[in-house]
Amino acid sequence: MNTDNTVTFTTQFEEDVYNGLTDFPKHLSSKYFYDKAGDQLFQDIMAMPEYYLTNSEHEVLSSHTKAILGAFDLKKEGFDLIELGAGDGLKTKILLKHAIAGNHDVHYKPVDISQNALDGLKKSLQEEIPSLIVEAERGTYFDILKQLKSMSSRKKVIMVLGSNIGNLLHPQAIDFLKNIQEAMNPNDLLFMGFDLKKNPQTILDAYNDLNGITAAFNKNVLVRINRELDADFNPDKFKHWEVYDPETGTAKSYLLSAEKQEVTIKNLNLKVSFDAWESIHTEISQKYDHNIIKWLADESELQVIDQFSDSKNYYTNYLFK
Ligand code: AVJ
Repeated sequence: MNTDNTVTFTTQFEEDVYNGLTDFPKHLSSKYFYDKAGDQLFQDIMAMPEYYLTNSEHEVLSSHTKAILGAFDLKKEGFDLIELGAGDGLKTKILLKHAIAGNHDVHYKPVDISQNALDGLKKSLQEEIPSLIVEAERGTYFDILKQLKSMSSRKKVIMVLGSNIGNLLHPQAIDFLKNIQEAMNPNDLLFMGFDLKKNPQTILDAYNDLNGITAAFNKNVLVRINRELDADFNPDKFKHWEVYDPETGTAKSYLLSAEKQEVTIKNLNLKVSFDAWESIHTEISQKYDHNIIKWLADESELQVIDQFSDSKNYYTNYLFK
């Protein structure tokens, strides 16, 4: 709340919303999609036929399970599997079950921005793989990376699935990868999923489904601002808009103000004016090709060890050291 001209914030969310909606052009970070309702909407997205990413990565992990675990080069030593952005862990469980069946002493450390997602994951792991040691942690990627280096002397396999890296533009992605690289010992590995460039229509359909699930997911950030910051956004007065640039491989999500309007955010003591069709940029979902992935690896001093793709070549998982 500001009582004079200076605004003080009590949370990062308040500060980011304030800065994003007073900036031009306006923007909000996609990391704020994931409250309880947002987690559910993302689950619904992953279940849609249009959102091919989940099926493609599932195919990679289930059809190459042995080869992937073989490439992890585990011998009989213990290792820590650290997953950034674990979500429901559905795909990771394929690897975990195989590792446990192969008598590997694996500790699983899922990290996610959503406590709700972590609680669900812990519960399901207790039921499905009761012998697995799980040490969940809530936080952003950057929070966790700081403590990774000193974590343990065991071999680390760091995983980032779901093309979660796609929320970062290349310079930020390189920064992220460099941070991971610095946290890795010579024996450690990074296993990462990348959504590949493909027919642009397939990509647009994945991010603009006819049932409006993705639209509801995008608008959920407004609902969250309403609830947590006492604001009066009417989500019906905003339109979900998706663009994809086949040259750069960048898909961008926007919320467009369908009319001229003013929104009040009480907790920020802020009135936000929107022109008709003014945009709020909310998310990027970067698509890759193998040359770009090689370039990202070179820039962050990672070496490609192996690479696994699905039968349609929609999606690829890389193993780096
Ligand atoms: C979880 C960031 C990988 O960008 O594809 C799905 C999120 N956004 N539909 C993605 C998302 C709209 C997703 N990631």
